[in-house]
Amino acid sequence: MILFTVPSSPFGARIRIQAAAKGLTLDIAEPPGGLGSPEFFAINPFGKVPVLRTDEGDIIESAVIQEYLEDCHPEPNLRGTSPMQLAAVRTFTRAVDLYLFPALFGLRGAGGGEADALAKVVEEIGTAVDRLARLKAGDYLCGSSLTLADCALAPAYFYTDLFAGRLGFRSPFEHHQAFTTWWAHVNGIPAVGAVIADLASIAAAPREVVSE
Ligand SMILES: N[C@@H](CCC(=O)N[C@@H](CS)C(=O)NCC(=O)O)C(=O)O
Repeated sequence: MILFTVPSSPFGARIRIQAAAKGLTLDIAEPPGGLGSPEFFAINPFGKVPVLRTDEGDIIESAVIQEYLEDCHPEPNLRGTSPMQLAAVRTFTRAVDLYLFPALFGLRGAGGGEADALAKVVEEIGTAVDRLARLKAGDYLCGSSLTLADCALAPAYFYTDLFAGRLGFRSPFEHHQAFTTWWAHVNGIPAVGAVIADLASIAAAPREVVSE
């Protein structure tokens, strides 16, 4: 299977973390023709990475790719077993996508020096993080082992920290010891730490922008 993604993508990163945690090898490649190209739009009508190329066809949307990989390679199980555990993991992942990422993308427009605009975006991120904190249940995000929820939040946590440092605000995650403790633990897991280290090295290299 080939994962089309770009090195800085937090959505690609969650799949890479999942694959590593499952011991799956994915070939990682840039989107054919590049992001924004007609060739890539022919693959994904929305023009977004990641896309998983399988023998049966292409799959778009990171949350769907995650589920597909779990369906094809059930062990180790990263999405829970009981219907309630499955629901908890899906809820957390969905909340990251629907509420945290849109707030984070607001940083792109707010980094230009307008203090009020930045403060408003940081407040929105803070609200999303406060609400996610209420969903966290267990040493990991959902229970006592790594799940797809952890795979989804880790790259978002990394980018929140990165932009906090760059734009001079305190990461809202730091207001929640449950998250800082989780981060220290989860980032020490090789499957997570290796992908986060890759994001860090891309971020340290001159200019690559994460886009929505
Ligand atoms: N909902 C999508 C979001 C993916 C997404 O926003 N990917 C960004 C890179 S991090 C992208 O492809 N941006 C290029 C564009 O929008 O032109 C998913 O979960 O896969």
